[in-house]
Amino acid sequence: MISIRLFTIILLVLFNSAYGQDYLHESKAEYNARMQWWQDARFGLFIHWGLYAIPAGEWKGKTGHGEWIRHSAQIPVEEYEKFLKQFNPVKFNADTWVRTAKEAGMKYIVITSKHHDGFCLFDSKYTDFDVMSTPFQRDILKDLAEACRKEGIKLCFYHSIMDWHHPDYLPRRNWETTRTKEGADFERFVHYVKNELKELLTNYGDVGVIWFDGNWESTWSNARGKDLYNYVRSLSPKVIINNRVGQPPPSESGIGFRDIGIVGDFGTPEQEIPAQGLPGKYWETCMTMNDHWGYNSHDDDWKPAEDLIRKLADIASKSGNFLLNVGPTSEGLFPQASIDRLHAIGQWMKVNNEAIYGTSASPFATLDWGRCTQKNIDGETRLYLHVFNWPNDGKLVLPGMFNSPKQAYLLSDPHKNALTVSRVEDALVVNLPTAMPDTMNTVVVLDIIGKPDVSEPPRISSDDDIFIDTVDVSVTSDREDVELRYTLDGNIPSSKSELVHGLIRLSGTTTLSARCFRNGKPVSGTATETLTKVSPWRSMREENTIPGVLYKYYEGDWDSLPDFNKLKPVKEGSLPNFNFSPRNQEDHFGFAYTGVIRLQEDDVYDFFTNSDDGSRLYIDDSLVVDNDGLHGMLEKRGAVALSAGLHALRVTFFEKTGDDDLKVSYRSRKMPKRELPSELLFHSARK
Ligand code: FHN
Repeated sequence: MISIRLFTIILLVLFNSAYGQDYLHESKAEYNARMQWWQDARFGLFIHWGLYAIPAGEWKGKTGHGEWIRHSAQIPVEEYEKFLKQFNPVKFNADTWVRTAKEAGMKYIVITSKHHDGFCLFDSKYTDFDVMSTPFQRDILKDLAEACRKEGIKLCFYHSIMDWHHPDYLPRRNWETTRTKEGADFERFVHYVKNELKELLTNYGDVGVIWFDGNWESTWSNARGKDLYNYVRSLSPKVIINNRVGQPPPSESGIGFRDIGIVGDFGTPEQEIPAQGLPGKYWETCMTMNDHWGYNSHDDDWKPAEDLIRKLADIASKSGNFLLNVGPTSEGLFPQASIDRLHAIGQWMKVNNEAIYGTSASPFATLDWGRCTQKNIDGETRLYLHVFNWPNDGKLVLPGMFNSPKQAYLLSDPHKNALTVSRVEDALVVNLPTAMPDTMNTVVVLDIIGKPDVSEPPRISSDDDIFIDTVDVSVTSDREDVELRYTLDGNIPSSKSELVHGLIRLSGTTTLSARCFRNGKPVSGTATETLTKVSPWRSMREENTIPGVLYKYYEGDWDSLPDFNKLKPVKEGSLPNFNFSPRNQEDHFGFAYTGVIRLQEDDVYDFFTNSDDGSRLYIDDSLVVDNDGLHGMLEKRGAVALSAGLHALRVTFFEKTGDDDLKVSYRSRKMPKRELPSELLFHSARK
């Protein structure tokens, strides 16, 4: 009987021998060194391009499709293959694309070598479903690799694991009821994926990132993800791999986006910017400029350039990367609206890229006028103050900043004319010119001595900001060397104000302000919270009820919750809870659930929906939780004071594509958070 230790060693040796090394356990130093160029780059271009650019989002009169059109329009594979003979992007010019990205200030390009539809933008020996089977007959990725090499841009590949074309990939789409699964061999499919990755990592020069996607179906697993991660690194040890190579973490993680799962080098929040970033981890937000990844000729919902520039600053201020998407047309052109935005961003980056590249996260938790990035320069600190809202009095306040200033100037000022900096109690104040030079984002440089020494205002916390009898409030700070003082009349605390001793109990509506003091002097900004005393909403008149909620099931392609009252349900009935069992398809569906809940006592109740995609929760016909929008699993909360008895409950939900889930929870002051149990859910017995 060999020992477990010996068995593990044998396993590890076998595992390493397969790929020469176990890359999953590299040292922190090796990991950081490998990530350095990517971390410094901060800004990249995402390109979703393929056969789906030909229908350009439209199919049989419906115009809401994108790169998912083969599935969302339920186009049989033989029908979809006809696009092969139409793909001829004669206006494609790799040099133009790469120069456009470079002039926008982007340092890397991630292009779909293969999306879920299975079409390969490159010349692969392992499939004919590739660009060489089209009239274009030119290896798109070869052109791009050469153009990127010339311009010093890192070329990266998005490669979908999910493949709706390859006969060995399972599962089929749920509507492909006549497409045989006979002979499908998933192990052979994985071998195909590895062969293609070997082509991508061998034939196109230096590849920066392999951006996996389509990792959420049941045939994929973390074990396969780890194996693929090691395989790719064995081909190119320096390559970076995102966290969609393994299975997404369980939605219970409640983080609302694909955090670092069990395997992968960086987190991939999509269409959103995590409020606090992902402290201590590498992460990259990917985002469309309008509402589609693949080209949709009808989609004119373009984000303004100012919004994109501010998003870039916001992401960089949290130490994240921004991967901004373009969906080229079937002719091989970037849409003009995309070009205009990239140009505007480039103009801003030409002046301000020093405040983005190679920067690290802000030392401030929040700034009400904009964002901050920073660099360590010879042991001192350079702060880049991204000003979105120009102060009317010209005074830019940095609360709780204890460093001595060295100099300040406008980054756009070639002469670096000095701006005066003064200290007002805990804050440094930079005196700005009257006119805001760049209304999208003006960067002010502030050099300070040493590492940032910032004292955030105290934290004021309570169960909720509403209460029905009394509420206990805590006031805390991370700094030991300070006294906490507070007021209950909305005034800014002074050195004579009440000292915080434990919890502060309130019995009426109050505005509580708190501040840190040291040796009688204020050493932080002021935190202020208003707590409101409310009367609980009256319950409904008692009536006969039946267990379960009523549901109405809808089908459609939405980017946010529709008004279901204006739509005709596909079916309706009752369910024991908020499940999706009546649905006919995995995507493009919605539910409206209605019922009543019976509560045992008067209290303030928090309700939660945790959903992918959007959801809303209403109590007594009032909106309590708004969790609408296209997003990964994301939890939102709402508080309401309710009296004991029956209250009307309504939950609405929609799913566009990809993952889907809905969890409805609640808690009160006396009861910990838990999913709303079926035994609490009823609907009126009245017809
Ligand atoms: O299903 C894909 C989608 O088409 C697109 O590629 C995005 C971009 O990150 N990823 C998946 C949805 O999460």
